[in-house]
Amino acid sequence: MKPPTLRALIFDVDGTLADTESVHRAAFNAAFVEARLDWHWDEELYTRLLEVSGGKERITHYWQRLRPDGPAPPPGVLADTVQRLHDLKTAVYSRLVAEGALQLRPGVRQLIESAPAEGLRLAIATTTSPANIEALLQGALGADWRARFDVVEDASTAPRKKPHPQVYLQALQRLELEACACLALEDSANGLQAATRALIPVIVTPNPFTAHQDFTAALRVLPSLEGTTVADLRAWHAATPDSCHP
Ligand code: XBP
Ligand code: MG
Repeated sequence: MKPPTLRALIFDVDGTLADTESVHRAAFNAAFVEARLDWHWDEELYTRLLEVSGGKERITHYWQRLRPDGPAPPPGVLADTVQRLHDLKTAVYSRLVAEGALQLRPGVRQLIESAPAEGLRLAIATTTSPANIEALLQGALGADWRARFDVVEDASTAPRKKPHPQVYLQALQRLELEACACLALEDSANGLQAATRALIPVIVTPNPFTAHQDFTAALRVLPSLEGTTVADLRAWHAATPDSCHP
């Protein structure tokens, strides 16, 4: 059976479009200082905490499971406090990105800019907050960055975080495409699992926070997208088992 034609690339954001997690970590720690909490997430701890997708979920997990100040407060108080901490963190992250803390990973800009002329649609499927996407892509691609993506699914539209497939299932639904006609670009095991559960083939470009994770299910693992062309992606995609017509 003829393999399905590749029709769309679905990009993860953090760790894939840019190495954002070191800036996220700095923003979390700055928020803890601003809130007068003597919490500090070093790289080793943050690498472990990144196994929990979503900043609010990560703070809650840390507070409930690692109990830095003894038992976490009751659920209502906890949720309000976590929200306030996360709002502080998001404001710091946006400021750091606006000050030029980040740039796109190698090869990302070239793929985003060449895809439409080569017949590929673009989408985003991320667990990060909308403000973070805006800060990163407004700076990297300009004020009209949103026009390049047919679909953006994020923490505000898909509250069930990776490895749950919700963000990818909603992206497919809005693209009106079958999973086998798409490729997901990810950096983490959680992201790989989420896309795989949505039956989307995945290319992984790990980063220092995720390089140790298991990417067995990936179609391909690359050090980065540097030098990767749409033709490469089409060839690798054509070699996938045809999940549209099993
Ligand atoms: C990675 C995440 C996010 C970021 C922090 O998202 O899990 O939680 O670490 O951003 P992606 P927030 O799916 O793009 O890899 O604090 O806004 O969650
Ligand atoms: Mg990611």
